[in-house]
Amino acid sequence: MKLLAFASVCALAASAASGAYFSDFEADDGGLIGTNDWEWGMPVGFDGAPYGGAEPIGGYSGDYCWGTVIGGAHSPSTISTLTLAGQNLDLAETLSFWEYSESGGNTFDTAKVFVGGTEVYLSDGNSGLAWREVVLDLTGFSGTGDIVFEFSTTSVVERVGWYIDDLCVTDIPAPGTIALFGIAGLAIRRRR
Ligand SMILES: [Ca+2]
Repeated sequence: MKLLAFASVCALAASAASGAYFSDFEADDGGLIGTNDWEWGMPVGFDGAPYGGAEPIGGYSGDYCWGTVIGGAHSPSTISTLTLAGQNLDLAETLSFWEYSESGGNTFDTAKVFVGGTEVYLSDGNSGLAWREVVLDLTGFSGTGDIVFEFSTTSVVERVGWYIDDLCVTDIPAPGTIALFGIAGLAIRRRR
């Protein structure tokens, strides 16, 4: 129930405000471009032993997500980027996503998010073998920019890596949009 509420809020935001975005990656890859280890697919719980824990089984929502090698460990000495290109940042308010981070820390292998070339997030590399939500403030950005998830690895200890699901960019609501959200929310509640 909580998941449906979250997805609905993001989907509404994405449809009602120009430049906003949401994908749960179930129907398709969300239009993201992955290099090297990043793959769109259905994780199968690949066992990361002896270096670390297992990858998730499925995504945070449903079956599909993006991950640094689906069904296996990440590669050594590789920089892999996952890009949501050309976002209008003028009205952007938040960037949110769910991550499953299993790379052991943030000293050797690093999992970072860049917006318009600026680093906005460095994961601690350990979400405790569970999905967790990350919400980042985009209000200081303007113009058009890419949102990039960069996973960089060293030559030692290959673990299952980084998995991303339910990626959402919300815009600051334009005047009148809040009322539309209210009507839509009411309609959803009545259908239950
Ligand atoms: Ca999903």
